[in-house]
Amino acid sequence: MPHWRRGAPLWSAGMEATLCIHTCLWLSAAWIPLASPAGPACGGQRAPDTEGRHGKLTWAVSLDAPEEELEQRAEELAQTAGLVNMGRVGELKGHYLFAYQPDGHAAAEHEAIRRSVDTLFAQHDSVRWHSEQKLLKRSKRSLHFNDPKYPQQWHLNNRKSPGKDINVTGVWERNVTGRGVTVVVVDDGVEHTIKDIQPNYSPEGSYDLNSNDPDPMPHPDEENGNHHGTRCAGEIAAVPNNSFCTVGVAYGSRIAGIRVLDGPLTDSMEAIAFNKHYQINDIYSCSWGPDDDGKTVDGPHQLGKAALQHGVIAGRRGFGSIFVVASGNGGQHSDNCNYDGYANSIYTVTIGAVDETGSMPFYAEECASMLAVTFSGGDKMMRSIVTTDWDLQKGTGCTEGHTGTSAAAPLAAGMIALMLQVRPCLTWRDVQHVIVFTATKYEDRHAKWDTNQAGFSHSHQHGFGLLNAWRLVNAAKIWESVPYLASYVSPVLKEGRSIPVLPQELEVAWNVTPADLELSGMRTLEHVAVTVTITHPRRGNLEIRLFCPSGMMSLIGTTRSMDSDPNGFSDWTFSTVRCWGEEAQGSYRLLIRDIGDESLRPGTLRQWQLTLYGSSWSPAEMKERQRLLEEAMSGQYLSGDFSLPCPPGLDIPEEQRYTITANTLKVSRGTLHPPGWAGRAGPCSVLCALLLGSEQGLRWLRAVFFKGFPSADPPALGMLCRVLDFLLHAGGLPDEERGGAGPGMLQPHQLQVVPAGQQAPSPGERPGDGVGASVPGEGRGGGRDGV
Ligand SMILES: [Ca+2]
Ligand SMILES: [Ca+2]
Ligand SMILES: [Ca+2]
Ligand SMILES: [Ca+2]
Repeated sequence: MPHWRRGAPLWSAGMEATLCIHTCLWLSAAWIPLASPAGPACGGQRAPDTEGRHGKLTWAVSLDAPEEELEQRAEELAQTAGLVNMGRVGELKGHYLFAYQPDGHAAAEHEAIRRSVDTLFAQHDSVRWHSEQKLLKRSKRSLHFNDPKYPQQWHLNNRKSPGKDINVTGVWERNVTGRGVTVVVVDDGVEHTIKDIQPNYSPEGSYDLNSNDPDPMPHPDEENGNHHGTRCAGEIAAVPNNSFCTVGVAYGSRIAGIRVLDGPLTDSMEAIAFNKHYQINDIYSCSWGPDDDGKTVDGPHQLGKAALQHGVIAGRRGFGSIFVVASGNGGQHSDNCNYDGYANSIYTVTIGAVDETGSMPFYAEECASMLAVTFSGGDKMMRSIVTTDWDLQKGTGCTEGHTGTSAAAPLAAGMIALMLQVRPCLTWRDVQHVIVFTATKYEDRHAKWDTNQAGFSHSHQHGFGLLNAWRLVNAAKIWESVPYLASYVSPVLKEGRSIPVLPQELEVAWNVTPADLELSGMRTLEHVAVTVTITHPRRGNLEIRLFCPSGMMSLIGTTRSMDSDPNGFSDWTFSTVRCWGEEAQGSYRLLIRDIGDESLRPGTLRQWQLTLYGSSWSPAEMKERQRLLEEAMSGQYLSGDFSLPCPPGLDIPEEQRYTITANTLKVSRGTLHPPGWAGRAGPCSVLCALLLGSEQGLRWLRAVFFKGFPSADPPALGMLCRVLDFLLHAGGLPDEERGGAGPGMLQPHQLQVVPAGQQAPSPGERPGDGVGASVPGEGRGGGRDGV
């Protein structure tokens, strides 16, 4: 008898059966991976603790004996050791499992038992090797969904061509499903009563602008055509494991609908849609845009533009609404998404499509402002996206035919919902940055990739590449906010120069000096925009390229054979993301050529203006961030308890009225950067500049103008002057020019002075106060960026 056995015998023949039942029950949980390797359903289930309250010790033993004697040897050895023979380990010949079952008082003796058993096994002739069994920590590798169409959702888990999917299952396995995030589909309605939508439906985020009621249920049109919104909604948030249709990318998120496309659409309706319930809705998924006929140049008008800007300033408690837009389906008409103002906008995440092979489909448009691509249908041979459908007139509520960039944008919206679950305080710019940093370049015969100075590869066809949910979420988890938005605007450059016909071309340039960037503190670029006024008898004949100082070329204006518009471009803004992360300083060159012939009169570049958006990040900081993110891709932060602190959001009421604080305006030493406002010097800034030059003027400014800031230094006062300019601009001017807030969006009386170090009072608390903003100490913006 082993020396540790004392008192009552551990086993008796009578007890053994009972013990075996208990032990076997436990083993059936803990040992299925080993004992029945063919049982995938249980593989890796979290097993109970072997020790502690369970008090279980087990050993696997490999026996050295003739085959016919194995069973008997095992039984004898178990008895010698005072253990129970649990039988052979699965199909492994000669391998047995022995268990020790204590009597309830022996838990403290585990160490002694171990030593004794180990010594016995080590010395026993029949034991080839032995090993005490420890619980293995395993996570589920494959999720099981009973949704009948899940196996056809190749974009989620592509079994036919592994890797050609959004790489989301590992994220789900870590319980990241979009929980706490609301995505709204701005479209032709959402059938929210259908089984795959109803449990995730958010009536609070929804509205019907076509019928002006709270319910966005689609209405049948003559061709029963209003399926679009429901299909997009299903891609995002279809309910899993309900034995119905499919699974959404962010199946734990809430899904809302804004019905706006089923009827005449006006600028003001669009503006309302973009800001509707913007403290509830986090992400606006917009799978629509101007006509993709290859001859339209259009985008959001005055109010729509102002609403997009207002959304990124005030939406999501000041972190900024996320607007996801589809790049367009005008590929057959050589359309280009830089002629689409929604895609061009710096406030939108512009998403294109690739088919299941990763190739650019026939319908896809290309452009320099494309951020990334994700999957959708392609030509007839390619599989489309399987998703929820409006079950009107005996439909099944499920379709296998959703395609176009319309199907790609909602997948991106879903992936962003996953990001926001792990890091709710990502700003609208953080989301764009994370996409730029994590999208993956891949080979495609259509795509021409160029690597920019910051090391990012971009193609006009695929943006920065394929969205990858695993990479996005792991990066988001450790993402600290990018510094405040800095911008620079060149003067309006009057040229009046004619555009020669190919092979000649017109070249103009503007040099951005260190002094130009000093006020804003901008070091590296995000979007670069060029606003042009060009007259030309046939607009589609023009090709416009922009070179950043690094030499990175963006084809911002492509030729379009269908576009015979005789009026050219009037103050049209093209944007590019291709210089993202590059140094802002240096010479920007604009090259324009005419592919037509001498039969038409030549076009003229009337004027142009360069706008740079970026931040104070240095190239070295950019590189360091790239390194950090790649390190996070192992999943080490996502799996653990790691979490970065998030600044609290702002309490912004639903109506269009909000407080300017360091959280909503980006304030730097001497400069104000409300997103999109280009930092122009207005009358207040000019007056301040004059007064700040003398001690007397300075005293006067402090005493009369800024009572709340008696000790403010000249740079801080200069900044406050610019706040005044901004407010005059915002309240007084309609949004004719790029960047200004629209009428009714920001009124001076709705804004409050918040001296440095003080909390913003709640609206109405300090009536009659003027205007202002907090002045952070060393010129950094506050909570919104998490600085
Ligand atoms: Ca309705
Ligand atoms: Ca389902
Ligand atoms: Ca288009
Ligand atoms: Ca955009």
